[in-house]
Amino acid sequence: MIKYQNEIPTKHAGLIQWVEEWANICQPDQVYWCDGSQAEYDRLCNEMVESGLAIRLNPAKKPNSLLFRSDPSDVARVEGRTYIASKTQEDAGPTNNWIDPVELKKTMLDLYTGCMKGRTMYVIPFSMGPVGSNIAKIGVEITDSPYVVVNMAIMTRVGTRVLDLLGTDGEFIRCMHSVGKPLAEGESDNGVWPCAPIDKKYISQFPETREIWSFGSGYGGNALLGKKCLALRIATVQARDEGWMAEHMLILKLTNPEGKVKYVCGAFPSACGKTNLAMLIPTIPGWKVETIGDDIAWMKFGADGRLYAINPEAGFFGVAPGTSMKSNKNAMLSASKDTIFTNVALTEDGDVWWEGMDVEPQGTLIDWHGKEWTKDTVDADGKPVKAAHPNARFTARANNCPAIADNWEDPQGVPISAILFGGRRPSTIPLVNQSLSWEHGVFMGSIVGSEVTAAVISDKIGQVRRDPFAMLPFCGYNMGDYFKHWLEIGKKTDADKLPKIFFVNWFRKSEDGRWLWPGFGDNSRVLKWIFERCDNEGEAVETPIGYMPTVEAIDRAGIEDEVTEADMKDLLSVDVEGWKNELEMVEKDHYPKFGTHLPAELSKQIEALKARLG
Ligand code: SAT
Ligand code: MN
Repeated sequence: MIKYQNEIPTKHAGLIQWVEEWANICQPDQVYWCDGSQAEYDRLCNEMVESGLAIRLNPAKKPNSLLFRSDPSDVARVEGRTYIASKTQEDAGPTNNWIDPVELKKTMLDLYTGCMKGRTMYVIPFSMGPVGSNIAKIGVEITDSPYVVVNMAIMTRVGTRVLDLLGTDGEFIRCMHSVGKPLAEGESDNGVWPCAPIDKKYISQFPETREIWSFGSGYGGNALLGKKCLALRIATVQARDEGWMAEHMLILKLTNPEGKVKYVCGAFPSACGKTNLAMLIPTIPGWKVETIGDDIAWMKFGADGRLYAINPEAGFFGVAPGTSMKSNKNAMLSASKDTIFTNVALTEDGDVWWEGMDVEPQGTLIDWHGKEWTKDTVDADGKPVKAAHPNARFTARANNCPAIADNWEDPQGVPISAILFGGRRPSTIPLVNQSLSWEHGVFMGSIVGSEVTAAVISDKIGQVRRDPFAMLPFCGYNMGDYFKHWLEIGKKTDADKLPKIFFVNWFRKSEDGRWLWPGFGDNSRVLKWIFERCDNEGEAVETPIGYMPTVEAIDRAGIEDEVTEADMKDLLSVDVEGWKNELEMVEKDHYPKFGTHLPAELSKQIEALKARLG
């Protein structure tokens, strides 16, 4: 017998049946339908504080905010346990883990059986994108984690209004989640973050049936299924089938001193400053950057033949370490109230702290393990211990961001004028170049990569980790076919209606190892040129690798001493040998992975670029 904590708030037979099926498998103590209200949010927060799972921060420092500490084994997405379980392995392609869906479901059903004993099963109806937007999609997540419920309440639009829209037979994406830690009779978590061991964790996508089954982790993208699982892995498959785009991109609104507006999307691999760019404060007078989204863009063609983007999310799940009033003031202010912090350090006065916050830690902190910590704390080998986990996060409401654009929730989306690709590339790639055509731009997106630094994998220093379109862990089907989809999109409208495509690199170094470009707010100088190029203005020269600004075309007023003319020449040079090397790497180590799925147009782009380089 299923026990319902509240009345079933829908007449959608398919949804009710689906919930019943899972309740029978997972055997929770009770089932609760979330309504998305503030009262519900407050109640769950209070319950988690009372049970010791969460700490309420000092309201004078961080009003209405909580701190969670996860299990040390459950601190990030687990790509090695993430599966695209399409019918054939070929459909998942060379960049995804694959298990036969029938086999995987059998394995996971065993794990799910009785997995919610002693817990409440929450049913979360949510919309990715403004409720009712024709670009938005509805999902329903079943979870046994109240932490997931409150995070989803910030990151998506949850509740009864979504059920109303769903009606009695609307379509929804089925998202199943459990932390995978049933409780015995009378047992409680005792304030310890529940999860399953790594070999029992599964983050599974079933693309053909548009289903997500997640087991064993309570953290981030493993558990907040609207984000990477739905809005990227499942949505890429829907986008392919329905002729739109689901991308790992920020969306920003750029206004020039005359008040003219353009919207720009940008795809960058992790740790390249996507959130910083989305919330940038320009250093050039009169220019304004406002945020539409910092992580995901869904784009559809409008009646006018242009691509319109929405941010399917409603909040930011941002990396805390490195975020400061200097590096990203708008992110700091977004997380100044109504925020859920995970794995940051707790200060003596009930506030939060992390490495790179640009304020000295005062006195004794409690680190993310729950241990006392001072800035002199070292481990058994004498190495300094970090107070916050490097992947510690803040979950903050987009509406609390001072830079959020007033039209960020426009259900029509915003018309995109430019798409940026970028990575961390100390050499070869210039500060900015513009593609010669959409196909050339797709080629540039397909070779996006970021340099592996000493801090990551020591035997690969200097090598480039390819992360096409910054989608490596997020594409729900064969990446070669995804390249083809991008090319198809380019054929659906007039060339002049497509966004112009740019490659940017804020991380270029000089031969003696100096950063050549200051980055952060000064990236607005590059955005200015991009804005001008979208109006077919902005001084440019055609080079073998695309259109590039002349040295004078980038506004350097106020930073001429910091970035000299010689530096600019360096930043805007075409490194012919470097590019030849790059193409060799692409042809040897990257493109062959895709076999017959690699579109011929991309091989042609390589040949054409080689010819132009001479
Ligand atoms: O954990 S998330 O997937 O939400 C964030 C990330 O890894 O980019
Ligand atoms: Mn991301």
